[in-house]
Amino acid sequence: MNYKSLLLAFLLVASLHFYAFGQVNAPKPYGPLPSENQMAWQQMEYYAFVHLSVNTYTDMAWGNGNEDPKIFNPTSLDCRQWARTAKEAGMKGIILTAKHHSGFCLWPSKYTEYSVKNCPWKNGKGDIVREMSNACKEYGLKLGIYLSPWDRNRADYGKPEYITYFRNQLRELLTNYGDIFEIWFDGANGGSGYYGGANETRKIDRTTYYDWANTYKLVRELQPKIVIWNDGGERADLRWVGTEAGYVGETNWSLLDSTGDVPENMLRYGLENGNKWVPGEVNTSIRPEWFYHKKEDSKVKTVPQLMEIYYNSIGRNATLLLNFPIMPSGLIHPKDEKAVIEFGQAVREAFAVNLLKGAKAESSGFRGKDKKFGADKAIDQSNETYWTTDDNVKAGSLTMTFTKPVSFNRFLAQEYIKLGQRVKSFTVEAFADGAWKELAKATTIGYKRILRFPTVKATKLRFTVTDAKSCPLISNIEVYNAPQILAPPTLIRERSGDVRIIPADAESQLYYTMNGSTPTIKSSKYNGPIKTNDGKVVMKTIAYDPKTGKTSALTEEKFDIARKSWKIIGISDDKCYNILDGNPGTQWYQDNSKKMPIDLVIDLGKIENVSGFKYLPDQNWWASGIVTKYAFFVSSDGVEWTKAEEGEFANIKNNPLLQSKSFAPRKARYIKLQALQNTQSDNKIGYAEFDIITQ
Ligand code: FUL
Repeated sequence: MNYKSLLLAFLLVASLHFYAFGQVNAPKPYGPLPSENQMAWQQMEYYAFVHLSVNTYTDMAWGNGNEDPKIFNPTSLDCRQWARTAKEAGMKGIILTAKHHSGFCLWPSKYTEYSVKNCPWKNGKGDIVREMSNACKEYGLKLGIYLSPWDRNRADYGKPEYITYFRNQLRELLTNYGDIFEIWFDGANGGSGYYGGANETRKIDRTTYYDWANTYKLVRELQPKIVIWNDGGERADLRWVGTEAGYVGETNWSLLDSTGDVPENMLRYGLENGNKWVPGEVNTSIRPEWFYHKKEDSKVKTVPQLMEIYYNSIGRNATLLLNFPIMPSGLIHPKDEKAVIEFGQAVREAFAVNLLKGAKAESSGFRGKDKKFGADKAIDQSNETYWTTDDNVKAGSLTMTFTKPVSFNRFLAQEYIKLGQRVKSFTVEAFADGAWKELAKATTIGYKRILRFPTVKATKLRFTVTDAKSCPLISNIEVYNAPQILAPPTLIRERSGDVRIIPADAESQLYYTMNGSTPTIKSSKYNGPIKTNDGKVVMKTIAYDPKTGKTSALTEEKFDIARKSWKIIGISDDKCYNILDGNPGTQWYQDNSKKMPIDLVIDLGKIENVSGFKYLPDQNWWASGIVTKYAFFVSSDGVEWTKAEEGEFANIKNNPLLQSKSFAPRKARYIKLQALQNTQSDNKIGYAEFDIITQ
């Protein structure tokens, strides 16, 4: 063999070897990576929360720790109903509040008498964690546990002994009930509690008191496949997203730094250059509050609201943890069950047909010209293959040609996050009517990103990574044509007493009733503010889409007397009337030179039979000045005052909902809401809305 043919033979063998064994190396990992447990958790995407404790029976958001276990009697308790509902809704697991802040245990813990052992349900022989674990097994769901570190019942809370107690309970829960996929260590701590009869306020340092490092060690020893959620102490596996309203930032990095404070806005967006993988979990309730309150039966989130949450959580690189408040009977309310099952169906319908199936994909370039990193890997329905570029190429595009012109309004992309989250920005374009048209521009992708835009009919789709930390790795792209969903309108009553109906989308028509009946398209049509007399008003409304003939879910509000003639006393700032304008988007803050306690005094203009009040804190993202402890006074002359109520607005910081407090009716012309404490323990006090309840 001469020199030339030797060289040829060598080249032939080398190129055969190249194609057979793939000489091009896969990209190296970039930055922090998810653990196997975090990866398995992220793929669950959607799972349930259930809240049940002694405060289910006292209509409170938090138990105080002194509630008698005898009130706990869920006579029809059926964990199989909870599991069946979760399963039908498409969820993959359930996290149970085994112990909430009240300290009451849903399992017969050896270490306390404050548990199901001493309640009438099943004569003290029941174990809800066991029933939940069995039901999860039956329905093929994973089980998670919420164990509140703050315990308002324990005498030793705040002392080192409590940590031993807490760990003993953890050991019970993580040993006796099979595999646990997630443990939830809630950071909430309002300070005050029963504490074995001490009835006092106890402060702990949440960064040191629980000695999280050793607690985490124990957790991982007992449950090697678990992920740990913690919003308070040492950085864990998952992060809170800084709100309970059901969304995470559009930009969402699954990273944080492993030490140091995490401001709330960082919780929302993650930290682009964080040194630890800490993905976000969006936790929210199907009703405004976490525990069951009958008065919220008309406030169950509708399918359009739940879909919005879906896009703002799973669609933004987070998971969705959706809560069901369990009724005193021990069941999920039929309205909640219906809403979540319909939501599951709506998700299935929206993502039923991936229009990129069978499409042709080309790229601006792929790694080392090795086909195993080619464009088609982004649409081959496998999450284990991906399109990527050479190491130094941090941008690039994929052009997909559909098999025929298709209409679509959803775009879904996934990164191969096992090698790190990389994409910083991207665009989506459609080739329609002979030209490229930009549909959307966005930032991060991560595990999954879904974008919505008005329906477009096109023959091609172009996805362009415009910037990335390192070569982008795209494992999946899908396109869908989701049906439109009609959202229910919002109702507000202005200070004048007029009621306004605000539609969720401009093209719908609005119909309403004021006699308690359910509106149809034969009811009164809304053409502008509705005049009312000054009395109470029950208003029901629906939206109607004349194009499709579809109607929305019902919105219902019960408004108390009009606030037309009310006067806020002793305030010269006219903005104070923002709190009576019915608009949750306007607010007013007291002058900051005032010292606590800070009073809001109102002259109602005439004697009323006052039986409660409502306070809505500032609804802005970073609102401060939220009242946590209050006293409420009534007076007939504005001089002599009688205290009608004193208490706390539990969980108001994380969930700044309308707070509604009732007491025995009292005749009064003047009322005073006194702020005793706020979320930051300073003297800033704000309000979005204030109202009273009359008999
Ligand atoms: C909060 C708690 O204070 C609420 O009661 C609820 O359990 C929620 C999930 O977490 O911080």
